[in-house]
Amino acid sequence: MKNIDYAIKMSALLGDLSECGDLGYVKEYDQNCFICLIDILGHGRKARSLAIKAEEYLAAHYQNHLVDVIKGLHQHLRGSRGGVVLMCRLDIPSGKLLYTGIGNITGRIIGINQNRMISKDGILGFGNINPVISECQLTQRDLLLLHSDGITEHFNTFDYLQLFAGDAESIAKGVLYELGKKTDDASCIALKYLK
Ligand SMILES: [Mn+2]
Repeated sequence: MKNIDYAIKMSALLGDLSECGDLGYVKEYDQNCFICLIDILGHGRKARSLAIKAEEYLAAHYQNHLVDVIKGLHQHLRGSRGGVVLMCRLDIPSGKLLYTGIGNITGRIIGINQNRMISKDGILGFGNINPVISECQLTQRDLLLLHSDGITEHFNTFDYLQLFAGDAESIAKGVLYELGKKTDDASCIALKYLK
């Protein structure tokens, strides 16, 4: 039986995904799942091409230690307009979730134990970053939700119980449609832990 269910949804302010500077990247391997959301500053084609550059880096390095991945990505994007990122690695059998973030990407766990992830200030690709690894725990039926600032940050989960009860696909879609600000690119990764 599959014990995680996830979906990635993005929408571009300018309408077409070829002009979206937000990027969701999820990769399941062995007993792990690497989960990363990036928001490149600004939007449009230039933001999109930088997002693709970031994705190429992730595709080659996602199995490395999270500190090495985020620092490497920082170097990879150095000299560009930069962005913000939150990246996690879930150990699927145990539910242990390690994460690190720079700048404003929201990460929440919605379930019996509500939790909000803490990121360090800074801009990926600009200046110095000092990433730290934090740890939290997913339990049965928890929802891991990552979203960019194109989604309303402060919503009461109790107002959306029906939405969050669905599968990952419908949650990610619903978050974009119901909570998207429509003033920026928007993106969301929803992952249900079904162990
Ligand atoms: Mn944004």
